[in-house]
Formats: sequence, C-alpha cells, structure tokens
Amino acid sequence: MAELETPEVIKQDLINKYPVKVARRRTKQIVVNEVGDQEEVPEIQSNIRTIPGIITMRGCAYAGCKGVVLGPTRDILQITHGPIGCSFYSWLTRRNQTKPTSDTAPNYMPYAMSTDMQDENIIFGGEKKLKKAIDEAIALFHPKAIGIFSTCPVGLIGDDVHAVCREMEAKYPDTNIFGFSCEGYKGVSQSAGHHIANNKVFTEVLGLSDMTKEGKFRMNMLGEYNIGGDAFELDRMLSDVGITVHSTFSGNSTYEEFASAQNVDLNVVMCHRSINYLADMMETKWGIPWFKVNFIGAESSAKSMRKIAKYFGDAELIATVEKFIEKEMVEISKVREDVKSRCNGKTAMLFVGGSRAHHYQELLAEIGIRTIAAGYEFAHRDDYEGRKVIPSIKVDADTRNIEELTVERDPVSYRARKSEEELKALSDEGIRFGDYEGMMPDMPSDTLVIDDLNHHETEVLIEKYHPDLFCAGVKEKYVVQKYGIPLKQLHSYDYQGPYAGFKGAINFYRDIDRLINTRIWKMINPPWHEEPQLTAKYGWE
Ligand code: CFM
Repeated sequence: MAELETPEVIKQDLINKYPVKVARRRTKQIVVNEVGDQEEVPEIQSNIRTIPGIITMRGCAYAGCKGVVLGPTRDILQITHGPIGCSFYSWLTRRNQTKPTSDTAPNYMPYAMSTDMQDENIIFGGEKKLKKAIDEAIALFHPKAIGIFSTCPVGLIGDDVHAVCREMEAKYPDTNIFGFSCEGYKGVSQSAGHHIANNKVFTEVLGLSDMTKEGKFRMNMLGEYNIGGDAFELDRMLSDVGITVHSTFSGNSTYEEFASAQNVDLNVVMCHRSINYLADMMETKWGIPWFKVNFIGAESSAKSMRKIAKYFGDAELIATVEKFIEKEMVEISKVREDVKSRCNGKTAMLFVGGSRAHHYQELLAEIGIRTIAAGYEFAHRDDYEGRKVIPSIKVDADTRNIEELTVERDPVSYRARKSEEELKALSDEGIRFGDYEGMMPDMPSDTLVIDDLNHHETEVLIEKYHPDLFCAGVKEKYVVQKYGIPLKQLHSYDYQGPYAGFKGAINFYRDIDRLINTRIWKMINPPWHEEPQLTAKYGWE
C-alpha cells in the first residue's frame, strides 16, 4: 500500500467540500484519536441533528423503540399505529430470532400488525381505528400484553395513544396495554426511541410479576437482541457453567421475564447505548448492580465470563468457568491461527449503530485486522469517551424532549445485593460498576473517529485509505462493494451468524476470511471508471 496521508490531512479532505458552516459542525464530529494515560481522549460532538440535505446512516425514534428494544420480545403483541410501511419495514428485517418454549407458546413475531392509517384517518383522527385494532387483536390472540407504537403522523394529528390504551385496558383488564410516544421525528435518531422504550418498559412492565427462575447465580442480560442467534450462544455458555439468565433485554425474551426481571442479583450490559437507562433505573429502584460486558470476541467473552463469576464470588463457579473457557479455546485457537495467517495486517473501518463499532474491533484484532477508522451512527459522547463525561454533556432541546424519569428506591422490594465493602473489594479487583469506558480509549492514537458518517465522507475515506474491509449496513453495502471493497454487514450479519460468544467468534473468523480473501474484489470495475454516467457539482461551488 502506498504511504498514507496523516489522519489530520484526511480529516481536511473529508470536510473541504463543505460550505463553511457545515464544515464548522462536521469538524467537531470528526476527531483524530489520542489516548492519554488516564483514558483521556479528545471530545467528540455527537447526538446532534444531522444537517439537512446530508444523507447519513441514521434511523428514526420509532425504529429505536419498536424495532430495536421491544421488537425481539415474542409475546408482547405489537401494533404499529401508522401507515403500513412503518410496520412492514420494521418487521424482522433486523434478524432478531426467538425460540418459543413449546409449539403452543405465543409468538407474535411472525406477524406484522398495523392500523394501516389512510387519508381518512389522518384527516379525522385514527383513535377509533386503533381501538378496533386492539379489539381484533384481543379476540384473535388473547395476549398478556399489547404495545402500541406511534409513528410520525400520530404525533402530527394528535391521536392520544395513551388515552386509548387506558380505555382499552379498562375494557380488557386481563391484558396489559401500553403505548409508546415514539414518533419517528422525536430526538435526532433511533437513540431517542431506545430511551422512550426503556422508560415505558420500566414503568408499565417491570416488577409486575414475582416469577423466579431456578439457580444460585441469577442475572439479566441487558442490551442483547439475539441478532442471528447471538443470545442463543450466550445462553448456552452461561447455562453450561451454571449461571441463570433470567431475562434478556430483549433477544428471545417474554413478557413474563421482563415483568419479573427485578428477581435477579446482577444486570450485565452488552449494548450500553440502547439500554443503560434501564440498568440505572433498576439499580436505583431495586438495588441491582450493573456492569458492562462484551461478548464479541473470544478474549472479550472469556473476560466477561470471568467478571460475572468473580461478581458471584463462588469458588466452584470460578473454577467451572475456567475449565469451560479452556475447553472452548482449543477449537477457537486452531481456527484463529489458521485464519490469522491470511488476514494479518489487513485494515478495517467500522461505522455501525451505537455499540458494535467498538465491540467488533476486538474480534477483528484477534485475526490481526487493524481498525483505522470507526464511528457510530447515533451514540452519545459517553459511548465514545466513556461515562465519566456524562456530567459535562450539554443537554440540548432535542434531548430535553425525551422524558427523564425520576426513580426512587422501592420501599418494599429494594435489596442491596452486595455490601459496600464487597462492592469496594470487587471494584479494587477491576470490576467497574455502573461504568463504560467507551470506544475511543480502546482505539490507538492516530485513528479517525467519525460520528454520523455520511455518503460523501464514505467515498473520501475509501479513496484515501482503500481499506481491506468496510463494516456497516445494507444501505452502504453495494456502493462500497462497487469500489472493490468487501463490506460486512454488522447489523444483520449478512444472513449469517451468530457472532457473539465462543462459537460466534469462530463463525466470524471464517466468514471474514472467506469475504476478504476471495479474488473477486480485484475483478470489479464499476461503470464510473469507464464512462461517468452522471456528473454534477455542488450548488455552492
Ligand atoms: Fe445496540 Fe444493537 Fe447497536 Fe442498537 Fe441498532 Fe442493532 Fe446496531 Mo443495527 S441495539 S446500538 S439501534 S448493538 S439495530 S442490535 S446493529 S444499529 S450497533
């Protein structure tokens, strides 16, 4: 590869086509990483509105609420109140899998349910239609719970989904009916929808049931959505060593598991961005401590398992976990070494959501692939720089629009899971409770960190860096591949997976090896190399 320009120069190349005002904003969202001894990193601007006219990778609040946080739960019947497209395109495209416990156990995930709003409903209101939809759903399925998800027009015309829910719950007292004000335009991205979902699940569902699951070591897995079967692999690993996963939020989960999630002694958080609110609120209300884990990558998975075992502090569990890791590592090392011999020294870029751009760097590093640029679509500064910066984050009007709940200790069921001394001893041993160190302290200095990447910048990055692998989503995939650069979808996994945990690591090594080492990429000659079919220039040039 030719000598690369410095990241500072490339940063200039990324923004030099922009008008002055746009460049001024983007320059704060594009940062050359520099890591100090105490994990200090430069400030990056994030979670702000995308500049109108720029095409970025983001989604909407409805996607974050319905698609991401609630979508993977199989027996909360979910009705999208809105035009049919919102419901149809949020229907299983994320590849969240589920496994009902029996053939007769309810599973509504194969259905896309919507009020299918038409002109008439937009003009005269859609509440009647929504009530009718709930009547129909209850007659057909008798669900324990129904979630109503608001799309943009619902907020614009002023339908009161919460009043409808209250009225219908009075009519059907056996069904818990709750609504989400997750209109697509709320906030600046799907991140707002995560927060809205966390709040409602917390106030309307959690703590309603006393169901407990057998087991000496009981925990919830927060922020794991079972994409491509990831949660199945984590369940296998944890149950094998004797740890009970009571509820996963929300991959392969049920309403009853959510409702009784307070009956555990630990919450671990995989995806910090989408679920940190719930972890914090559960700690305040019920005294359940939480810490961050990462089950992406074999080494990270081993580390996370050890951390959980250490928390429970049982000598037998600790020994079982060690034995389990040792056993699993045999096959992992074999495949890893083989794959590494062909991937070592390659470069990658990752631009995904709000957590995977960090987690997958470790998995790629295991086969010798170096990340030279990374960024999130919608994460906040804490996901980049670590939770230590939370007090200094400026709250703008868009964030203030999303309700921040005030939570108090439950006078009856609050129970400290560990004494102050025990928590102190564990944190002295390296467990960081209620903390996340963020992506940037884990990346080497002189890498580029870019928030809310857009199409223009993607093209510049490719031309300048020509990476061996680009990780993003389906919207980016084919443009990048026409440049002759393989793109791995880190949202849907390109119809493959699981990639979490030990078996997932092996799958990932092999899939990446196959993807980047095929000769097909050198044979690609996109049409624009021969004859530009469309030329244009920017309006301000
Ligand atoms: Fe969390 Fe996710 Fe992600 Fe996310 Fe998502 Fe996703 Fe993602 Mo797509 S909850 S932030 S809103 S890890 S759907 S399972 S892959 S953008 S990086």
